[in-house]
Amino acid sequence: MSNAELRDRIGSFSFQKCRRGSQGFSRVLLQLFGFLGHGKSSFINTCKYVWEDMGFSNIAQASDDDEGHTMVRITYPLTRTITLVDNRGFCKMGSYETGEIFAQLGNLLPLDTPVEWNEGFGLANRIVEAENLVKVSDFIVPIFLYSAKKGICAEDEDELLELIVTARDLTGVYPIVVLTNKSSEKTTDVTRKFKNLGVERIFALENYTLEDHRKSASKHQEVLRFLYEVIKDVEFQVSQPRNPEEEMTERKTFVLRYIHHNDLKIQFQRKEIKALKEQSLLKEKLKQQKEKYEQIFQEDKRKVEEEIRKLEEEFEAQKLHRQARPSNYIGRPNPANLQSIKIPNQKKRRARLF
Ligand SMILES: Nc1nc2c(ncn2[C@@H]2O[C@H](COP(=O)(O)OP(=O)(O)OP(=O)(O)O)[C@@H](O)[C@H]2O)c(=O)[nH]1
Ligand SMILES: [Mg+2]
Repeated sequence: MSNAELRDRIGSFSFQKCRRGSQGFSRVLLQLFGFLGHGKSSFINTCKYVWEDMGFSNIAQASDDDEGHTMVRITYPLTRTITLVDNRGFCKMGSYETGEIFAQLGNLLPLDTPVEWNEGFGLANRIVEAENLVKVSDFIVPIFLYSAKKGICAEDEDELLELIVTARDLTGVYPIVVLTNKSSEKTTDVTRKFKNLGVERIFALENYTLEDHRKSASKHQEVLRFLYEVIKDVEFQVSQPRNPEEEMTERKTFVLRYIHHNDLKIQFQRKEIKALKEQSLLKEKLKQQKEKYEQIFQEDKRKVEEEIRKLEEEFEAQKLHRQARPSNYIGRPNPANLQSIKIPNQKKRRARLF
C-alpha cells in the first residue's frame, strides 16, 4: 500500500463506519506506556511530524537526556478519531507506581493532569473521584514503548511478561510493542525476546529527535504502517459486540483489585525485609558478643600464662639460689635418709623412767 493510501485509510477511520456501528465508542486512545526515557514523548513527536507533514516540533517535550521527564498525562490528537496519550514513565514493576500505571492505562484517571504516585487508598480514592471525568467512549489501545538499545537481560523478562500480560488482561487488547532506537545492534535480540514473550505485533523504528529530524521515506512509512495496523486491529476488535460502559466497570474492578493485591504484596515484602534486617542485626549482635567473650578469654589466658611464667621464674630463681649455698649447708633432710636416723622408742623411754 502506498503512503497516500495508508494516509487515506488512517485519516478516514471512524467507529460509525465499522460493521456494527460505533457501539458507543468515539475515540481511539493510543496509550503509550513504558519505562523512563525509552522514547514515548519522542514517538509522539514522530507521529505528529509524519502525520501533519509540517516542520519538526518537540510538541511532547521529549527530553534531551535519558532521564524521567513527562509528569503529566497529556493527550495529542492526531486524526479526528485517533489520539495519542503520553503517560508518565516508570522505573520498576511491583512498586506502588505499578497500580498507577494500570490506572493510567485503563483510562481511569483524568487526562491532561499531573500524575502522582500514590500508595494504596490514595490511588483508589482518585479513581473513584475521577469517575465523572473519564470518557467511557474511549477505545484503548496499549502501546508499549521500549528502547532496543537498552537490551533485555534474563532478569527483565519476568517483569516484562507481567507488564504485558496485565496490560492485555486490563484492556482486552494485546499491547503493540514499539521498539525505539532501531539502529541499535540489540534490536534483533530484543525483537526475538518480545516474540518469545508472546507479543505478536512489534514495530521497530528510529524516532525523529531534536538532534536528527531529517525526513526519511522509510521512517515515514514505518509510522504510517504502524498507525494503519492499529486501525485494522481496532476494526477487528469492534467487529465483536462491545459495551464501553461495562468494559470501563471491568477495568475499574480489575485495577482496584490489582492495587489491593499489590498493596498486600508490598506490605508482605516490607515485613519480610524488616524480619531479614532484624535477623541480620541479631546475627551481628551475636557476632559482636562472641568477639567480646573471645577477647575476655584471651585476656584472662594471657594473665594466667603471665602468672605461671612469673612463678616458674621465681622457682628457677629459688633453685639457683639454693644451688649457690655454701657446701657445709646440710639443707633440708632427705626423707630417704631420715629412715637411718634413730628415733628413741617412746615406750621404752617411758618404762625406763618408771
Ligand atoms: N537516537 C534515538 N534517540 C531517541 C529515540 N527515541 C528517543 N530518543 C532519545 O531518548 C531520550 C529520551 O526520549 P523521551 O522521548 O523523552 O523519552 P520518554 O519515554 O518520553 O521519557 P520520560 O517521559 O522521561 O519517561 C531523548 O534524548 C530522545 O532524543 C530513537 O529512536 N533514536
Ligand atoms: Mg516523556
